[in-house]
Formats: sequence, C-alpha cells, structure tokens
Amino acid sequence: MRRLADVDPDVAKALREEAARQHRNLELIASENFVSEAVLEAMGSVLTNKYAEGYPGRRYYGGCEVVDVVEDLAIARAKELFGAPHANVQPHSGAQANMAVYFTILKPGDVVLGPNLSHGGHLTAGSPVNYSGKFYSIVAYGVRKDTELIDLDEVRDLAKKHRPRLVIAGGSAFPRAIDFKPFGEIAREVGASLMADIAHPAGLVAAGLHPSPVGIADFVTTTTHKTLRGPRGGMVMCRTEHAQALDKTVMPGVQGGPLMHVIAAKAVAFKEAQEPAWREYQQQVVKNARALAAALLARGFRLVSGGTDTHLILVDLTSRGLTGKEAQEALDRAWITVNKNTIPFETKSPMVTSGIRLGTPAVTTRGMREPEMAEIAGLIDRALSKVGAVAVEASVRDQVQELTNRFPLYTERRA
Ligand code: DSN
Repeated sequence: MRRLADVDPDVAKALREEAARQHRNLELIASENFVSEAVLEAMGSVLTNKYAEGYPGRRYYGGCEVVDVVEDLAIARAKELFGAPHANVQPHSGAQANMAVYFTILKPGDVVLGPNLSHGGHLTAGSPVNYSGKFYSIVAYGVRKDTELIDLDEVRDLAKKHRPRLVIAGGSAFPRAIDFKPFGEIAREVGASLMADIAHPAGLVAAGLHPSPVGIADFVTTTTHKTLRGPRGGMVMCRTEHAQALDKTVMPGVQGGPLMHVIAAKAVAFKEAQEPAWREYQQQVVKNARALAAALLARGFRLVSGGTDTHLILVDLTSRGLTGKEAQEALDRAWITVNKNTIPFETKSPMVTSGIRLGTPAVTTRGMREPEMAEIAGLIDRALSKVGAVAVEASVRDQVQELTNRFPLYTERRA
C-alpha cells in the first residue's frame, strides 16, 4: 500500500503539523471539539467510495445493502438520543440542515422571524449575505439591552405584527439556555412553524442539561461536531407529519449522494453518547464553562449576560480597550485559540468585533476540569494585559504548552 506520506508528502506534512497544533494549543473555540479515534476511523473508511442516493431500502444505486445498515443505525440512535420521532442524518452541514427545513415549508418571499446575528443568531437565520436573507423576508429579534437575554415580548410583538410562516429559535453565540416553550406558544399563536437550531447545545440537550425543543418545535436542526462530539456534519429531526416532505427536500431537493463515511461516524458518535462517561463529559463541559466564566469575572472581564448556562461564554472587551480581532490575534500568538465575535448592539464590523467567544467542549474532552479553567482564565488575562509584549506572549505560550502536555491528545496517531 502506498501511504499518504509517500503519495503526497506536502499534505502529509500539513496533517502532521495540524495534529501537532491541536495537541499544543488550548482550543477554546466554542463550536469545536476532538472526536474519538473510533469516529476518526469511521470517517476515514471505505464508505467514502459508495454512492447511496436515496434512503435505506430505497436507493437509486445497487450495492447499498451495507451502507443501509449503517444509515439505519445512525437514524435509530439519533432518534433514541433525542427522543425524536424522525431523524434525517444526511445533511452535510448545519447550513444545509437549515436549508432543508426552509425548502420544506417555505416559498421564496415568505416571512421568517429569526435571531439577529450580532445578538447571537446564525448566518443561516436570515443574514443578508446568506441564502436565507436573500430568499426570504426576514424579521429579526434580539436580546434586551439591560439583561442581554432574548426579549420574548419583542418576539411575540414582531410575530403578531409580521405573521411569519416560520419562527427560528437558537443560534451560535447565546451563552444562556434557551427555553423553547414560549417560542412554541408564540409560533402557535400566529400559525407559524417553529424550527429550533440546537447546533451549539445539542450535546447538552441530549444529556438533559439544556431544555429540549423535541416535542415543541416542528423541526430541530443541529450539527453533529460541536458539543455532540461527532464528525463534521448536520442532521434534522422533525414531527412525523413532516418526515416524508423533509426527506424529499434533503434528497433530491438540496443534496445528492450522502456522505456515507460521515454517516457511519455519526452512528459511532451517537453510540458513544449512550455511554455513562459521555453524560459525565457533558456535565463537566457545563461545570467548566461556569468555572471559566467565574474566573474571568473575578479578573474583571465583562461577560455578555453576566455569565453562562451552557458551554459558551461571550466576552465583551470594550472596557479592556481591545477589539475582538486584536484579542484573537494576541491569543493566537500565545497558542490559545478563540474566535472574535460580535456582541449584542455591536458597533464594529464582523471582521473586527468587540468580543471573543469561548467554549469548553474541546478542553473538557482533553480531561481538563475546574482547576485548569482557573488557570486558563489567568493565561487569557495575562496574554491580553500587554498585547504585543513579546516576552509576555512567550511566557504564556510556555505555560500553555506545559498545560496541554499534561492532557495529551491522540497519542497513538501520527496525524
Ligand atoms: N461556525 C459555527 C460556529 O462557530 O458557531 C456556526 O456555523
């Protein structure tokens, strides 16, 4: 067999370097995680070779008897994990999962009520630069200025005024838990459908640590690679009455051949999620986020909404005299990986921003707990106290390396 290093030394080298970077750095991007060796194995398997348009038992191609087993397992496990009546595991991403829902129930021009991107929403919930903002008539709701929590009165008022066909709950930068019940009531009051996008808290939802929209929302979309700790991909769950239409929209509506190797990895991740250790992991993700938030507050950082109920923290750097971009770059130089993020009522561009978003899923997977969260808050504080000071950045880097060396990652893997 010709191995990657022989066939393509350049890509092989890049993979080795990325493995080294993942081991060396403190990964605090709230939407990232480290999958298990078993998930990696399923993703890097011969299933990538198979075309399987259609669904188990009704495919357009021959030779699908094995991949049918795999997709049936993924579907059954997803349904069990979330208590959902129907699951479609084929969406390649969260964006395509959301697109599948829109194309199932909306016509171009329909009114959609969704969360404002800079208040914590997601690009696909109506941003003008995204298909969702181009195809539909978007009405955005936000958070209250005083509490920085979702303003349900505003959601209700906007729903009554604009009569949307679809209401969206969920996003990518809400540090607080979302209660889906009032969203369900508001949607019902105006005859709209409700879609809950749980891409971020999906693992917490499955572990019972965050309210579940299943049974409340008509459609629940998620990615599988964030707190859920599966392969990069998407999924849609829905009420039985929408199942046939949804499946038809995913394929042939918006996708062709499913990524069977990724679906196999989803099945593996959902099996891992049935183990007691996985539930303990989700609990520790939340404990770690609270510990990190408390330690940052103690060091004088301002957190949007004052803290977190989830895996995610949004830090407003305005009072530190830094932009999100400056902070992200300074932390990168110190081997702490975060992303700049807009904050509610943002005054800067998305490429600059006033905040950074932090999350605990990846460091928790490495085994870090509350004491390490206090240490991380100290490292962030030091790295941001003298941005550009080469000696400070070097000393933080040394401490980061010492910390990450204590929690090794993928020890048996070359890349
Ligand atoms: N890019 C994802 C995130 O970081 O939250 C959302 O799509």
